[in-house]
Amino acid sequence: MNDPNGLIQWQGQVHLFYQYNPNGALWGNMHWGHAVSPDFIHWTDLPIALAPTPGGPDEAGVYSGCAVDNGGTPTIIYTATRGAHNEIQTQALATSSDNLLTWQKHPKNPVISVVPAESGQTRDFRDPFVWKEDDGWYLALASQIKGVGGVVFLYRSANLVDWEYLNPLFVGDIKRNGFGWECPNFFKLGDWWVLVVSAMIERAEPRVIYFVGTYANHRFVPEYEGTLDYEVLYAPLSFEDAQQRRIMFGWLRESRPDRDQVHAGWSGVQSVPRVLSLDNQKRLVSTPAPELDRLRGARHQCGPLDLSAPDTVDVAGLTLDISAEFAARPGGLCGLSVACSPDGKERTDISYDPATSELSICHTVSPIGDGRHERVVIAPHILADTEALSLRVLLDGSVIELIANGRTSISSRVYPTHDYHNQVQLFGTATHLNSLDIWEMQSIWP
Ligand code: DQQ
Repeated sequence: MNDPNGLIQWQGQVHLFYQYNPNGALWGNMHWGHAVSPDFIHWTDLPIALAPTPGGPDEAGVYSGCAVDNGGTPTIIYTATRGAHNEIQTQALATSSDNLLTWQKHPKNPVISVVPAESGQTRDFRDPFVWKEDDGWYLALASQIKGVGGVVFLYRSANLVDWEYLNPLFVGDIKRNGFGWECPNFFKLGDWWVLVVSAMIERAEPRVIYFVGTYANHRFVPEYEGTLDYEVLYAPLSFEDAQQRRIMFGWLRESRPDRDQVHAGWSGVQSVPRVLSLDNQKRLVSTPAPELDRLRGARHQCGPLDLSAPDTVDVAGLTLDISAEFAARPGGLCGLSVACSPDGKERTDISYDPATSELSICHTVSPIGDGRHERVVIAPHILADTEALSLRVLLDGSVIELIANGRTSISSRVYPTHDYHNQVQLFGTATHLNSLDIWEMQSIWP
């Protein structure tokens, strides 16, 4: 699987669709897979929701999109692709009359097919994100303006079928924000509007970035920009749930080589659902949905204590929810190691250096597939004068989701080769650990 698609809550159930290749572990032959949950935590697989139609505008692949409730009719708006390299990208509709199980493609597909001329290219034109305003439906579409940067094109419609192109909602800066964008999300959080895009960057890994600002006269003007995640989380999709929370899922890419994915028979996972909010500096804050707390089992606690030498907490397994708070003192490097093997040969270090204001996940002694152990991922993370370092770490098999003070996220993958992991290790120099809570997490599968 890759991108989450079509998030919608329907008659109490949360529906998560996702980019899916039914024929193999690697990307290609895009369909929409489908899962449903009563609580964001326990999921049931449902049959494939959308497949390419031979001879149709989506014959080469059903790409990403969203779902809305159109006056009682569940409606998917997605990118249909044609061509040997999926280079003909148009936008299409499908509706369901059996509670989202099966979908009928609209006879007028594609409903948007002409790339605005100002784009200067026609290959990148995808991932519709739709919302409703007082004067109709609006649609944000990701693309690029050649030589200028990523762009989100804005459309309006009274009926979801006939769309009028308005103008670019926002154009990025090619140097800072990448040459093209995918998977836009545009929504209001409190008094501000937030634009999230997945940015394609020349000669670098793609990255999810966000802007916070104002929206008037069909234009978005950012006042703050940031990075939503520093490693494998990509193509996130958010929606407003029945409790009016803005909930986001993201695709967590693999970092192991293709042949290991083929050998495993699967590839890609979704992040935990994260509730989005803004802090008073317009920074995006992600909080793992509190529903996850229901999976917490045995609890291990530690602290407060001064840390000058490494300490350990005996806790077995690779499914842990960790909450740690350090009084990050100047000069006091601090952090914890997870996925530690008893022979000391494998571990992943999560650390913070107040001297450089850097948060990192270090895979130097942890396997990341293919016998490689070299990767260190670093994210800038500035703490206010009196602010403690607060770390939330969700470890689930090969997935590490690290969120520092709600606002700095590094999602990472690690592929331990040992069956047994028995410790979380604490380290620090002249550091004070305010508190540490580790919960062993229960399985969501019966
Ligand atoms: N994945 C989809 C596209 C999207 C990309 C294709 C982002 O619609 O732009 O699988 O990961």
